[in-house]
Amino acid sequence: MTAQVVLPLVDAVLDRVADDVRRGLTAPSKSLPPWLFYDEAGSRLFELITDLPEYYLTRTERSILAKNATAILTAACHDQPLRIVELGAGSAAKTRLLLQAGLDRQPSVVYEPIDVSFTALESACRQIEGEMPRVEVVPRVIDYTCELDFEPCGSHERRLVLYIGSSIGNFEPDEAIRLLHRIRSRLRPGDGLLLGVDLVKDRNMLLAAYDDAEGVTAAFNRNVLVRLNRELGADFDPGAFAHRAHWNPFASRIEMHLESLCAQVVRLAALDLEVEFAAGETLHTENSYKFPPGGAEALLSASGFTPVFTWTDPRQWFAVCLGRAE
Ligand code: AVJ
Repeated sequence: MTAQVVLPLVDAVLDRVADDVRRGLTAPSKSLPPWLFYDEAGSRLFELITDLPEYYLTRTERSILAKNATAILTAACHDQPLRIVELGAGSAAKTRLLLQAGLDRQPSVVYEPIDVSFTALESACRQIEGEMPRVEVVPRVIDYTCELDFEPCGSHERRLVLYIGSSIGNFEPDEAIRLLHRIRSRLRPGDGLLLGVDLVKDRNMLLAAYDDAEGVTAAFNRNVLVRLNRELGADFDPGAFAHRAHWNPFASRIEMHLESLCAQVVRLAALDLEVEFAAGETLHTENSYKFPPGGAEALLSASGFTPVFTWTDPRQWFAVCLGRAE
């Protein structure tokens, strides 16, 4: 991946920071969009989160993929050559299981990882190219929530879009449908979407996953302030904000907030903006929706896909659902 190809795209991503931050910090209830978490440091912190004992999501999904990779690819491609797109690829650690199952069926696999984080994609590409020479990696740094197009592919090929890792949980239900609908509109009949969703479970288990004992999630949450200091010339004191995780049972979501520990004024030089925080006021940084049984299938149907099959773990903590474009 050469810098020449990637830099204009990185600039486009940087341009959105200012708009989104101004909108979020001037609203009556302050918030920041969760995509801001994933700068270089944030992507690294997220990788650490995925290994935490409390964060069951990644290892549970990985166990589902490990057990069912062949079945998933069989269900997705009906004996036609497959290429794999991954949205929010990050470090692509779980994807290797599916790529390997693809290589078991066909001589080579085209893999198109898409992510807003250049760093995460770069290390994913290096690792996959090193370990899996028959995989052709075509990486793209884009924010798939605003633009989305896929490389043209042959009419005999099927595309399987991976949207795993419970990333869809960051979106409001109506936004999630819009996003999946947009993905659907870029696909042809027979193509598929593999959606990974976290399921509703015991409240304390959910809360621990977003407020770990080591404080890695707290650092991940506060890192967004460090990013704004660097990229927008802001003067947030990250130590003056506490990490809060909250289960909202009515909306079926975990919320992450940063709670201002005192009355304070923060200046964002690049936006020519001053923002007042009252003591105890929170800055809402993330929603992570958790699905009831059948919820992911309903989401696929509402977005123009036909739910084909759902794979889950024995404890029903996480689900991986295949939807087909008809
Ligand atoms: C990457 C969106 C799936 O919601 O669990 C991890 C991000 N936030 N810990 C999630 C996250 C706090 C994560 N997703």
